[in-house]
Amino acid sequence: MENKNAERTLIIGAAGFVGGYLARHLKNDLHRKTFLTKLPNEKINIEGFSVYDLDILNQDQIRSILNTLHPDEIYHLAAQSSVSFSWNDPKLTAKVNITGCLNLLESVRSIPGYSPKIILIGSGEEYGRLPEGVSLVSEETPIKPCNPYAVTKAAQNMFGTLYAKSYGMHIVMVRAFNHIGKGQSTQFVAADFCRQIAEIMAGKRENVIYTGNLSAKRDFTDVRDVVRAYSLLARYGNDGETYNVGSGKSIEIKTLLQKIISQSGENIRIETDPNKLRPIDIPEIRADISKLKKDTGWQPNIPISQTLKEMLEYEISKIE
Ligand code: A2R
Repeated sequence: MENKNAERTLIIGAAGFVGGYLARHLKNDLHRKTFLTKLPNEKINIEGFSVYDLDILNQDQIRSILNTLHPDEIYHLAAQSSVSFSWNDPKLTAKVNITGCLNLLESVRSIPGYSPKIILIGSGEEYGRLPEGVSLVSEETPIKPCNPYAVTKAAQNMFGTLYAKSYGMHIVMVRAFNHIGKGQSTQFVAADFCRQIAEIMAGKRENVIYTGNLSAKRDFTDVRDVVRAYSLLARYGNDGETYNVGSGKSIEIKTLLQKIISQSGENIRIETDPNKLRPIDIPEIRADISKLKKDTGWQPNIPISQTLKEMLEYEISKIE
């Protein structure tokens, strides 16, 4: 049995994009004893952490890990996180994102006297369709989720709020806007562009890039700033409350693409790929981050041009 008095963190779903960045931040910058979970078929490539296999749909497994480790801080990242996949399999998305979260909350509740801080990671997608002329959203803006993924994250947020208020649990909900960085899956727009441009630079394809809707404006933040916000919310976030995490600014996807193209130094033609257009889209959205700033003192530090440069370099380095 681990020493239950030491400060310890558990990251659930740590094999994903955000997990590695959060783990390194907690260990290297905050010197927290940090434990990770992953699905049995996943790999975690970072050294120096104890890693446990966990399927969030298995409540006995969760309870057993919590009983063993007794973390005083839990970040719940495990999710089916793809919007496009959520249209193909809404039932699996709901199972992992809603039932999975309830499995965690119920497991915590079932352990007598156990009251860790829990950070539930939701999404800016929860806001969905905005009233005409509105693009800046605060935590008070009514949500109108318009894809299955967003609906499941909205449900997670509501359960988190309910359990904090009803059972006095220490739960903080996050609505994270687009976050980007090296190693992100190319199902996300910035990584997709960087991969395509890296392939063009390597002479592996013609000088054409295939894109979805380029007129949408989104709020992008470097993933390292995002995980710093999560860790501050674990310390200073108010129980039962929701916090937007984003840059507070929006950038047109076309501008994002042009920034990456200009860093490549290549002459590249842009073409629309119908497969990359989503069934419903939102013209512009950006996060009002005044609550996050006020309660934690956080602000984003890393400029988007730096993040994009590093992402492009990373994709170039991966080409054989
Ligand atoms: O879907 P996979 O095989 O990539 O695995 C994902 C994992 N996951 C699960 N973990 C435990 N039990 C499950 N039943 C289960 N199903 C999926 O959660 C993946 O390794 C991890 C989530 O990581 P990503 O998909 O890379 O998301 P990311 O970007 O790290 O975002 C973290 C959180 C998610 O809740 C997003 O929805 C939110 O931030 O934006």
